[in-house]
Formats: sequence, structure tokens, C-alpha cells
Amino acid sequence: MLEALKAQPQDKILQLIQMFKDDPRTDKIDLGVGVYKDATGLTPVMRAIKAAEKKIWETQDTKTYTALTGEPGYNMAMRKLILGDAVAADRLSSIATPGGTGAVRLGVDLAKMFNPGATVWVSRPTWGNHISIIKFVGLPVAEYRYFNAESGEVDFAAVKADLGQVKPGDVVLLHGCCHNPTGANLTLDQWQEVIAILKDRQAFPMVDLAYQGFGDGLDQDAAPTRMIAQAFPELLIAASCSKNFGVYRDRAGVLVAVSADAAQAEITQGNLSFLNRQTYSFPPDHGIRAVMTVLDDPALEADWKEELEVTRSGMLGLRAQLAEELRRATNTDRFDFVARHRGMFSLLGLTEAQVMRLREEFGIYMVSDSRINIAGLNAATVPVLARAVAEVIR
Ligand code: PLP
Ligand code: TYF
Repeated sequence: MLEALKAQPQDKILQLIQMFKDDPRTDKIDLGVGVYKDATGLTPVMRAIKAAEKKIWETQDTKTYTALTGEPGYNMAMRKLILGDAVAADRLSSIATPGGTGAVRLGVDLAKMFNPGATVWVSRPTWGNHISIIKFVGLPVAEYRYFNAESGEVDFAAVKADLGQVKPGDVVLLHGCCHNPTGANLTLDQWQEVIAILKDRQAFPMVDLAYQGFGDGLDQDAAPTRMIAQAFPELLIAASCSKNFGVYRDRAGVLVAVSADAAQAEITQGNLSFLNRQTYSFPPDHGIRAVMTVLDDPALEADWKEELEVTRSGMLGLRAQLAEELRRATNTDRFDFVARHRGMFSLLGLTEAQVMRLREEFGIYMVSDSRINIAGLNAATVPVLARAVAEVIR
């Protein structure tokens, strides 16, 4: 029977990890997978997470099951981190999930349960897993144009035109901050316009928040999500702790639902717990508990925020330096958008052939769509990248 299976396409981002490892050149540069790296190329365990793990190791006296929702304290802490007090607490329900991917998957599962006729709209381009997960769950995917490759900015006229085609009850997936892969983001005024269109279309918003704290700050990055939560009676938020807590492999995420009122929130909660149970019973606990421990301890929380801020401002510094070096190397302002983008990524707007030349001739690895991970750079490699880009676009 297994011969009935077809070969599956590989994830082009994850493939890059192995290709980079296999490259024997010592001066190679990895700008591929979206993992934060410090100036020495390490993806550190954050200090507060390390301290929380120690605390857990010292005090944990059982590993019995917690709850289908995952540790309730984690759910409460994440709701607060994401939404602040934008929504009345009794309208919220949530489950811990294995990473942000788990939250996206179960969010789309839930969408299919409440509206089997929904189309799910994603930005073009978007994170590849969005499209493959939606299709795998069995809902149709539609795309709204998002990016102007010429300017490196959001093509806002196209966003508005395409979201104007959304049908009532369709799900619209929005990157809450730090758009992956482009790095280009809406202004708060543009978010207000998008909200007005989606309300008018009676759309159901689903926010993917995978980089809170990597753009303009924790609250600033959550601002669009909070605006959406205040504007709509119902929405879903799929959030990840992989990046902002650095707990990638431990798999910590959360799926938050905002319901119209407290009675509905209870039913929604039951459905979220049901989805966890159907999929894997209990979500993983280790990373989730470490995150909760950090957020529940004022000293650890302050230290986490401090380290996250260093991470964020480091990436901003690299952006400014890269924009400057690209200006110098190419003698144009074509790449000035790099400094305006936010988060880990920028889509450089190179052709696939140019990306291949960077890989083969210069040992510089980026995704074939020309997405770079800013955190893969350091002060010494920024000019190297700038000169190589100038060379391949000549
Ligand atoms: N959503 C987006 C847009 C992402 O870039 C990522 C990638 O890390 C995720 C969700 C989920 O990440 P994870 O499952 O590792 O938490
Ligand atoms: O876009 C990225 O690089 C991150 C990491 O299947 C990632 O979101 C990439 C691919 C994937 C899972 C995570």
C-alpha cells in the first residue's frame, strides 16, 4: 500500500540547512533559515530561559499530565503578552501548541470546523508552510498581493484591491508583525484601512504572530493584533515563542481565540481543547513551562526583556549598516528598504540566478526567493554581502 504514496516536495528553507553544512568553505555565510544568531553565529539559550529551566529542575516533583490546554498559567501569561488588556478576559480562550506551526495548523483546523466553506487568504508571498498546511487541511487558498519587488515596500493599493474580493466568512491570515519573507510591514494607519475593508467584507481574521519583540518592541509589535482584536467580535491568533524566547526545538506556541462573548468563549475553549486531544492529547510542556516561569517572575521577565531588546536592536544596527554598505557598493539607493524593514528578514528582490551565483561563487546562502536572515550577518560580513550583491546585479 505504501507505494501509493507520492514523494513530497521538501521545504526549500529547511533544505538550505543541510546544503550549508555540506559546504566545505570556511568563509561561507548562512542567511537561510529564520533562526536568530548572535555576532559569533550562535543561537544562544536566553539567560532567563536557562534560569527558568534550572528553577524547574530544582522544584519540579512530577511530570504527570497537566491539562489539555497545556499549563493554564502559560495560557494566561501568553494572552497578556500578546493582547495586553485589549479584550475583556472572559472573551478569550486558548491552548498551548507545539510551536507557532502547531497553532497555525490547529487554527486552520478550527476554521474548517466553523466554516467548511471558507477560503483562506494569505499574502503573496507568505511563509511556505501557511499554504501547504491550509491545503493539507483541505481548505482552498487564495492570495492577496502584498509586495512591490521594485520598491521593496508593501504594495498597499494591491493589498486593498485584493482584500476587497474576500467573501463573508473567509479567513484572512495576517502577519501580525515582521512579515515573513519580505520584512515589509503595514503602518498603523494602513492597518486601520485593512481592518475597515475586512470588517466591510465580513472576513474572519487570523493573525500569525511569530516575531513579537523582533521588530519595534514587544508592545509595538503586538499593536496591530490588538487593534484587530478591538475591531472584530471574533478572531484567531497563532503565536510562537520559538524566536522571542529562543526555545525553537522545545516547541512552544499558543492558539488564542477571541469570541463575541463569555458564553461563546466557553464553547470555543472546549473546541480548542478538543483539537489538542484529537491531535496529540497534551501539548509538550518543557518550553511552555520555561516561558511561563520567565513571565511569572518579575526579575526573570525583566532580564528576558533586556536580552530580547539587545537582540532586536542588534538586528536594527545590522540593517542600517547593510543599507549603507549596499548604497556604497551598488552606488544606488535601490536597497535602502533594508533599513526600513523590520524583523529577521528582508526580501532583496534578486533573481533566482543571482541567488545561485551568490551561493556558488561567494558561499552566501539565502532562500531562492532572495530572502535573507539579517541575524545571519555580523559587522564583518555585511560589507562582504554588499560587495557580492553588487557583483551579481552588475
Ligand atoms: N509563522 C511564521 C510566519 C514563521 O515564520 C514561523 C517560523 O518560525 C512560524 C509561524 C512558526 O514557528 P515555530 O513552529 O517554530 O514556532
Ligand atoms: O521561515 C523561517 O525560516 C522560519 C523557520 O518548515 C522555519 O520560520 C522554516 C521552515 C519550516 C519551519 C520553520
